[in-house]
Order: sequence, then C-alpha cells, then structure tokens
Amino acid sequence: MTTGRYVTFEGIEGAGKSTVAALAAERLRDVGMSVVEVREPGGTTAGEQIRSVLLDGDAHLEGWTEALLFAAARAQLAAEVIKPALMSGSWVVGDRSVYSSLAYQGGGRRLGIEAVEAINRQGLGDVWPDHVVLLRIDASTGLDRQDVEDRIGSEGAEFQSHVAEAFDLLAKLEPDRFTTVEASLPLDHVLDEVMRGLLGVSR
Ligand code: T5A
Repeated sequence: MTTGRYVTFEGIEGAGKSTVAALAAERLRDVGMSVVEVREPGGTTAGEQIRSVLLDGDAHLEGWTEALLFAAARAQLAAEVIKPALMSGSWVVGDRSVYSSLAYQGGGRRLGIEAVEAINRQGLGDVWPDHVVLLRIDASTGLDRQDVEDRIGSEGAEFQSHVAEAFDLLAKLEPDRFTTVEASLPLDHVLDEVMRGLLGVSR
C-alpha cells in the first residue's frame, strides 16, 4: 500500500512543465512534505540511456518502437525510484509520466490511447499518477518558448495539435485526476492555480 502522492506535470512542448514542476516541488517542501522529483524519459541509469536513443539519436524509430522504449524507461523508474518513494511516504513530482505516452504515442503517433495504456500497465503495476496537472498552451506559443528542440519536439505544430487534443480528451475522461491550468498566464499565476489544485490552497 502506498502512502505518498504521485503528481505529474503534463502538456505539449514549451508549456512550462519543468519550470512549474520544480517550483511546485519547492512549495510542497515549504509546507513540510518530503518530495522526490523525477523526469521522463529518464531518472535512472538505464532510463537516461533509453532517453538518448529516444530523443538525441538520428536513427528512425517506428511508432511502436518509440512507445515500447518509453514504457521500458518508465517501468525502470517506477520500480527503482517512484514506488520506493511512495512507500516511504514521500510525494513524487513527475516532469511527464505515462500520460505523455497516451497523448504523444497514443494521440500524436496515432497508435491509440488504449493500446498504449495496455503496454504500459504491466511495467507500472500499481504505480499510477494520483494527480495530473495539465498545462495548456497553444502549439505555436509552446514551440516559441521551447529551449531545446529534440527528435520528438521537432515534429511541428500539427503533431503538437494532435497531442494537445489527446491531452484534452484524457482530462475530460478523468476529471477527478486532472487539474487543467492555462499556461500562457504569468508564472506566479500558473503556480498559484497549480497549488490550489494540489493542496486546495494558494500560498
Ligand atoms: N515524450 C515524452 C513522448 O513522446 N512520450 C513520453 O511518454 C514522454 C515521457 C521529452 C520529449 O519526449 C516526448 C515529449 C517531448 O518531446 P523533454 O526534454 O522532457 O523531452 O522536453 P519537454 O518536456 O517537452 O520540455 P520543454 O522544455 O520543451 O518544455 P517544458 O518543460 O514544458 O517547458 P519549460 O519549463 O522548459 O519552459 C520553457 C520556457 O518557457 C518559460 C521557461 O522559463 C522556459 O524558458 N516559461 C514561461 N514563460 C512565461 N510564462 C510562463 N508561465 C512560463 N512557464 C515557463
């Protein structure tokens, strides 16, 4: 049985996930929580190696190869880092999670949300995000904000729009799990909204 909470930050490229996740982790620590931060793909030795194949390599990857590699990195992260942290009572703050695969590979690559969920479930066991913060931004603003463009981040605005549609669908299907925040607003405002969603208070 897990005692911590697993929160993940999701959205298209440049929505501000890394920035907001780090600030939210800081605020959670300020109110006395023990917090473990993770990023996907990556966060373990094997996972970081898989990350380079997925994002930095120039080899062509088929859609299912990509989906399976994300799932493999995630299974390792869940077993090695997330599950032990939750079992010890910590909050886990994730910069992306399985919901990125549902949106990018399920929606963006057109593999299907249910099929992508199925290949992830086995490796995750009972590790699944309790709360998903979806940072919404239009594709062109997000792409303008992007600091580093990787193999998937360079797919362009149309691909990003398919991913964004899939995120919106997921949020609609699971309204109790999702908090949706307008990410084009000033950072302080975004963070306050996020904390309201996570803790029910704005600090
Ligand atoms: N992927 C990932 C999949 O296809 N499937 C999967 O299962 C998973 C896990 C990951 C790539 O892999 C794909 C998705 C991605 O293409 P990554 O390096 O983790 O690659 O890339 P991203 O997560 O996309 O990171 P980005 O840096 O592009 O976007 P972020 O994290 O959303 O944005 P962030 O925080 O770096 O902010 C970007 C800039 O905007 C500013 C920040 O200061 C920064 O300069 N900013 C704001 N400016 C004004 N107002 C605000 N409210 C702002 N918030 C942030």
